[in-house]
Amino acid sequence: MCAIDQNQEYLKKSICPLDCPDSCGVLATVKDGHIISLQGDPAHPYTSGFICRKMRRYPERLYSEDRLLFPQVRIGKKGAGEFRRVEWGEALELCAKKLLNIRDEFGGEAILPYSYAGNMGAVNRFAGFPLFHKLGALQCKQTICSATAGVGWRKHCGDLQGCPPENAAESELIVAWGINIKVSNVHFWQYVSRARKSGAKLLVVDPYRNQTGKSADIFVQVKPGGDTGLALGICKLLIAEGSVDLDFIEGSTTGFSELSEYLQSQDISRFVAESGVELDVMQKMAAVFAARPKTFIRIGIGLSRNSRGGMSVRSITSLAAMLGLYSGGPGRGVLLTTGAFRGDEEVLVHKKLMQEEPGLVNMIHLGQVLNTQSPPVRGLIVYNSNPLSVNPDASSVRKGLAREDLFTVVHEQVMTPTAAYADVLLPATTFLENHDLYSAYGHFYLGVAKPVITPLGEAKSNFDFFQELAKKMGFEDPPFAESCEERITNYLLSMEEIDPGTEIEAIMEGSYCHSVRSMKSGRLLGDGEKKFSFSVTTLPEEPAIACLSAAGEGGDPDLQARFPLHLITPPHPDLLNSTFGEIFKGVAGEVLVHPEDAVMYKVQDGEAVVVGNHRGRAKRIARITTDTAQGVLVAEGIFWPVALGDRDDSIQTGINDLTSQKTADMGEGATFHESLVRLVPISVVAKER
Ligand SMILES: Nc1nc2c(c(=O)[nH]1)N[C@H]1C(S)=C(S)[C@@H](COP(=O)(O)OP(=O)(O)OC[C@H]3O[C@@H](n4cnc5c(=O)[nH]c(N)nc54)[C@H](O)[C@@H]3O)O[C@H]1N2
Ligand SMILES: Nc1nc2c(c(=O)[nH]1)N[C@H]1C(S)=C(S)[C@@H](COP(=O)(O)OP(=O)(O)OC[C@H]3O[C@@H](n4cnc5c(=O)[nH]c(N)nc54)[C@H](O)[C@@H]3O)O[C@H]1N2
Ligand code: SF4
Ligand SMILES: [Mo]
Repeated sequence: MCAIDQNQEYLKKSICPLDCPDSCGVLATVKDGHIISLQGDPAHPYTSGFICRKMRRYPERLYSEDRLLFPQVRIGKKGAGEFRRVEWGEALELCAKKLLNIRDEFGGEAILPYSYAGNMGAVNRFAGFPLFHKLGALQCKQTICSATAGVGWRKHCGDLQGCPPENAAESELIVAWGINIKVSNVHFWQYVSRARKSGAKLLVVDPYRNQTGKSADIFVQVKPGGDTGLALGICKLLIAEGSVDLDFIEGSTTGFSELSEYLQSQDISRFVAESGVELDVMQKMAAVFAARPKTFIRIGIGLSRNSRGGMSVRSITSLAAMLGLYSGGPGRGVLLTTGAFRGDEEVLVHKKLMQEEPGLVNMIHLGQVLNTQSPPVRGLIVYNSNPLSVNPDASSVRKGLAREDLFTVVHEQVMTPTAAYADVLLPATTFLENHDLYSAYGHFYLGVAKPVITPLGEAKSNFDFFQELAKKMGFEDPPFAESCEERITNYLLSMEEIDPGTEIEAIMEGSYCHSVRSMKSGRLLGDGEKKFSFSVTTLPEEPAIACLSAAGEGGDPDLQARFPLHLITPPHPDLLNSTFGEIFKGVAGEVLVHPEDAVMYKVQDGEAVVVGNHRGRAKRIARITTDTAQGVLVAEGIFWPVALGDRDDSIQTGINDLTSQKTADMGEGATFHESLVRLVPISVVAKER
């Protein structure tokens, strides 16, 4: 690692590692080896000198009492969070011995690595993969976030990537469809603002009036999971009015007639009923689309987190193609994710170390796998994630983590709810203490960030931890001898999206790199290279065209009778999934309740309530508002678990105690936004005892 002058105040570049489309360039002010503040890097073209309020608080997290600073071994009951300090040598020895014993006695597939995107750095995110491939461990399918939306996109778009966000600055109409731009994609707002100064309209489609909806020119309240009905209803109206882009459809697409025939065969009332959007609103939307050819549709991942989520993305992309938005040009475009850099993942994961393909586990089934899989999982290694908070059906995850015969290693920055269940708990560095490469899914830049300060306490990066563990296990394959710098360099060298004129050394030293794909995607299909397919050959049970499909839990009459309200659980401005949860320990978070539901369920504004269903219960504070629709509850944010305050005081629960392990229609993603629940004031729950 490079030497750092500890005595002077200076600014040092870094990059935000959080799972956020914006991947900001950051400047840290450092004095006496301490980080005083973080700000946005004005030299980063997309960051434009601004970072969100969560990250401005990061120094608080960095130096918080909750930081884990040395290795520990459990002494108390699982989950009690009681540990004794040990040396790294002892901790590594213990992990190596236990995991090798498990492999030798029960086979590699008795070991489950669980990780996600707490750190989006290319090297640290995948740092455990080479070792687990070598061990023959189970592979954890990383489905929790964008798998469903990604499959939905690729059905008709193939490998077309998203449009550069900068295009939106020249739009006449920007559509935020299932995305809360002002919370989860804050830098996109600069293009919205610029476009609106020239008269553009912002249209927001969401089940509740979120922060972005509050600033919209047109807010359309769709039923959760109703986007296919809405998008296809608009398609039908546009065809009837002759407002589709025939040149684009003829020159750059296939299969339009099949979709058009289907739309003609359906009465518009079906689309109205399925979407929950009145015909006059649908007509107004169609008219706005028809009148403003410079349209940019920003599709969120939020709308895909339900049983019809993949189909929703298919329907919206079909609408966009009908409008010719894939031909690009100023102000026109469609963006789900950018796919800006597609380096060779093998360089990061070293799959070649595998002797044979191991079993696959869908990460959102963690609860089921820990409790029911036979032969059982005996070793669990968690890093870059806090599954007890973020995974659906948290009560089953909690039960699994409590298993006495499960050996659990957690590598973490802070004492999370999951960390409290570790047998061996290891301290992880933050992005300010380690080296990595960060690309983005919301724009087209990447960069490399070196450590800003030396690691606090005895924290180690994921990369260093797994390299040392591999050595302790006696593995001498070349990937385990690589340095972090070598891995970053190799990954950069594998990227075709870097302009050949760009010096890799300059990127390694902190220059931002712009993907050459960005230029291509400005034209999208305009050069006639690729086609958008309205009709595709799919799996046997999947329709070839975008069309109405069956609802999941939300459409189950038995469950509806018991749990009449539909819960969605979108992000909170002060949390990044469950990261920063330690700052809000003991805070239950709010639940938005429509005034008519408040009357029906006798709930007062500001009152503590229990949201419950057949999977579990969680405490929230009721906020009565017409921002949400009747029948739809909105719980923003994965606050860390809290006690209900009744007889179950010893058990702390959170919002994911209510969500299901059921997968969405495509890509095996999660259905976080479709739980049926009931609502009861906590005072009534207490009296029921
Ligand atoms: N502040 C903050 N920022 C974040 C995050 C965070 O937790 N906090 N999380 C980060 C991560 S990991 C990700 S993946 C992204 C996610 O960001 P987004 O892509 O924005 O996805 P979601 O946040 O799940 O939900 C966005 C919106 O979708 C709406 N929605 C829910 N169901 C439906 C539906 O059926 N139809 C429609 N039209 N809308 C629906 C929600 O009400 C919400 O307003 O944000 C990232 N940024
Ligand atoms: N109900 C509901 N649940 C959801 C969602 C939702 O919208 N609603 N969103 C889902 C989505 S989109 C996602 S992406 C997942 C996210 O799930 P996770 O990826 O688990 O995200 P975080 O909650 O941010 O937890 C990341 C953890 O990694 C730790 N960490 C950060 N950097 C490092 C590092 O370098 N090394 C190590 N070892 N640890 C590190 C952090 O301290 C933090 O505790 O959550 C999902 N869960
Ligand atoms: S969380 Fe997102 S907006 Fe905030 S600093 Fe990080 S990348 Fe930027
Ligand atoms: Mo995510």
